[in-house]
Amino acid sequence: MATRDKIEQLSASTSDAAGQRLTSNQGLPILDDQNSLKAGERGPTLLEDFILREKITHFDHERIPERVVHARGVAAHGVFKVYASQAAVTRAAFLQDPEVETPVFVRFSTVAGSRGSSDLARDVRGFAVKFYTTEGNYDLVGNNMPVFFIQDAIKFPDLIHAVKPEPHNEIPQAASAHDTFWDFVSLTPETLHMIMWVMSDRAIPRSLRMMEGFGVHSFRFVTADGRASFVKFHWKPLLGVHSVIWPEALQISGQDPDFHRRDLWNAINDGDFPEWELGVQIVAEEDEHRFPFDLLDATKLIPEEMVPVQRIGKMTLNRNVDNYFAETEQVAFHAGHVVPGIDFSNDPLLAGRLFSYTDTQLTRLGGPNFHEIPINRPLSPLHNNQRDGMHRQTIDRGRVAYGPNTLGGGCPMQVGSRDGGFATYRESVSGPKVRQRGDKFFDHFSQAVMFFNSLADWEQEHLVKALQFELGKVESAAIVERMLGLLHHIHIPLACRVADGLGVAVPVGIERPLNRSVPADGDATKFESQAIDDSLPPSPALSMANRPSHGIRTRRIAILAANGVDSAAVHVLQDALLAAGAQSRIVAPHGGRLRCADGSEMRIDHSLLTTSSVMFDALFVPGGADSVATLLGKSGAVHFVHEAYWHFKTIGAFREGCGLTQAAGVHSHYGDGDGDEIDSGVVAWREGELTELVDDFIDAVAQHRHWRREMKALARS
Ligand code: HDE
Repeated sequence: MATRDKIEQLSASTSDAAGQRLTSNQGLPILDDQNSLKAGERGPTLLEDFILREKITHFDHERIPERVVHARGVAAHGVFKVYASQAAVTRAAFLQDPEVETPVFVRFSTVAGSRGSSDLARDVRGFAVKFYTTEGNYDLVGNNMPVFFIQDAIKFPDLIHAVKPEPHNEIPQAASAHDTFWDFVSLTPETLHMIMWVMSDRAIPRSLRMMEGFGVHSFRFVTADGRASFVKFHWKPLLGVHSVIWPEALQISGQDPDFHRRDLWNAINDGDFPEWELGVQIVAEEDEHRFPFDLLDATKLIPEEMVPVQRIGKMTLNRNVDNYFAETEQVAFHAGHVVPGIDFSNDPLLAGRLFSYTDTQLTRLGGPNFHEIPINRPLSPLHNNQRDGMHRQTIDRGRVAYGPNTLGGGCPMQVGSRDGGFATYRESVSGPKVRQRGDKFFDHFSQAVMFFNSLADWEQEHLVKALQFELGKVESAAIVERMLGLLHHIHIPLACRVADGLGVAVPVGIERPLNRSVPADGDATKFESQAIDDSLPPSPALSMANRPSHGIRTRRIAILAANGVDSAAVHVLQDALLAAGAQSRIVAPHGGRLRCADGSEMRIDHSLLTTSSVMFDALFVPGGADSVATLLGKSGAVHFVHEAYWHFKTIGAFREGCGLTQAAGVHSHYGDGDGDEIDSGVVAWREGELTELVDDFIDAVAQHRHWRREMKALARS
C-alpha cells in the first residue's frame, strides 16, 4: 500500500463539518442550538430537552485521565526510511528495504508536569515513536537522555511520587526543585548519573527538533536465522543539539508556555520538516560481559567512542495532527510493542515497563479496546479471538471466537516463524529466585564522573548553577548536606562550587553512601566495595558542544525597528536570512505598521509588549536615525538587547543601530567593517558594506550561542 493511503487510513474516522448540517449524535438535524427548551420565554427549562441533555452530558465527559507521567506532550506524523538493508543484524521488515517508507507517529513530552504545564520545565523529554510497519506496530518509547534514574522498575512509583508536586499542597508544578525529589535522590545514589543529565542543559532544549533521542535500555536485534545481538537505539537530529539557558527557560515559561509545541507545529506547517537519523550501537551476544558496566543497567550508557553509533535510516516529521485529543492524547505507546527481529534484554527496568503500558491504558482509555482508536490501529491486518469489552468498534462476524476450531476452518491460524510469526529469542536462563541486582549495577558514580568530565566548561558551569538553583529551593538542610556529600564523590570542585552558591560548606568525611534500595542484610557491602573508576576517559560525544548544527535553518531573528528605520537595510537582511532558511520578525515599540525613512511602509510582526528577546535566537538593529532615537527612549528596547546579549546570543547592528547596542551595554569594537570584533557574537559596524556584515552575522547565528562571552564575564567576576 502506498504511504499516502496508509496515512489516510490512520485518519480513517475524520470528520469535516465543512458544508454539513448540524445534527445530534443520533444524526437528528438540529433546528436551534442557541436556546434550551423552556416553558415560556422566561419559564423553567424542561427536563424534556434531550438536545440540551445530550450536549451537556457529552461535554461533562470530555476529559480522560491524563498520563500519570508524560502528561504534557505534542506529536506529529511522519515517515521513516532505512538507508540499507539491516538483514545482517535484524529481520525487522521495516529495516530491510530502502525503498519502503514506514509511516510514524511521534510524541514528545515532559515527564513530571500536568497536561497544562510549561514546555520549558527542567525535565527529561519523552521521545516516543510509533512505526506502523507491515508486521504490526513497533513502538520505540524513549527519552532525550540515554540513561534513567533507577535500575529496577519497582522503584518507579517512588521516583515519580518524589518528583511530582508534593501531595499535601500540590506544589510545585513541573519542577524537581523541591524537598521530596532531592530527599529521594540523596538516598538513592543510582540516580546520580541521570541527575547529571537532568541538571545539564539537555533538560531545557531549544527545540524538540534539536534534541537527541535514546531507547535507553539494551534491546535485542534478531536475524532471520535466530542470531541475536544487543542494540541501543539513538535518534540524531539533523539540526544539531541545542538548548536554552535556565534564566531564559524561566522567562519562556511565562512568555509562552507552549514554546516547544508551537515551534514544532510552525516548523512543520512552514515545510521545515524536522529530521532525525536512527542510530544503533550493536554489541555481539558474546561481548555482553566485556564492559565495566552491565548492559542490563539502564543507569549506564555505552560511550559512543567504545561502540560507534551506526546511522541506519532517517525519520522526517511532515504532518501536524488534525486533532490534538484524537491523536496526541489518545495515542497509546508501549515498550512491548515489538516486531519480529526486535526483542528484549533482561533489563529489570524494561521488564516493569512491559507490564505498565497496557495496564495504564485500561484506566486512561477506558478498557481493552484502545488498539481500535484510529491512531493506535496497526496498518497491517489484525485477526484474533479477543472479543467485546468497553467501546468495541469491530463487528466480528461468524460464530467462532476460539481456537483451536474446525468450524472456522482453523482460523485465525498461528504463523510459523519463517512466515513472519514472532519468535522470542531463545535465551538460556537459570539461577535462584532472588531480589538482587548484578554486581556491576552498584557502581553508581563512574559514569556520573565521566559525564561531568566530558562537558565543555560552559556546560559544566550551567550544571553547577542548576544544582545551586535546585538545592537552593530545598528547605531541609539535612537533604542538602546529603546531596553535597554525594556530589563530593563525583567531583570535589563540583561539590565545592555548588556549596559556594548555597552558602554552605561541603560536609567532610562523608562515607560513600549505601544504596538504600539494597536490603541491609543483603548485598549492601558490594556497593561499598565498588571503586569509582576515575580512569574512564571523557566521552566527547556527550557534550552538546560537539553536536553542532550547520547553518541557521529555522532560527528566529528579531529586527528591532521604529518609525524612520532604514528599510533598504532591513530588506537586505531579510532576504539573506530567508535565503539561509531563517525567519526574521520585525519587533517595534507598537503594533501595526512602520513608516520607514524613505517613506515606504513595513508590517510589524510583534510589539515590544507582546514578545521578548527569549523568543528569538538572535537580534539585529538596523540604522535609521529616527528609528534608533525612538528605540533609545524605550526601556523595553534597551532591555531587549541587554537581555539577548546576556543570554549569549548573536547581536547585529548597523550604522545608527550601534547606538542602541552600545546603550544596552553590548561590548564591541563597533568596527568599520574589517570584521575585527572584540566580543564573539557581536557583529556591529558603524560603516562598511552591509552585505558583508550580514554574512558575518549569519555565521555568528549558526554558532547558536557565544559561550566565550559567558566564560569571559565569569572570569572577570
Ligand atoms: Fe515510561 N511510562 N515508564 N519510561 N514512558 C509511561 O505510559 C513506566 C520509562 C516513556 O508519549 C506511561 O501511556 C514505568 C523509561 C515515554 O504517550 C506509563 C517505568 C523511559 C512515555 C509508564 C518507566 C520511559 C512514557 C504513562 C519504569 C525511557 C510517554 C502513560 C519501569 C526509555 C509516551 C503511558 C507517550 C509513559 C511507565 C520508565 C519513556 C505509566 C513503570 C526508562 C516517552 O505506563
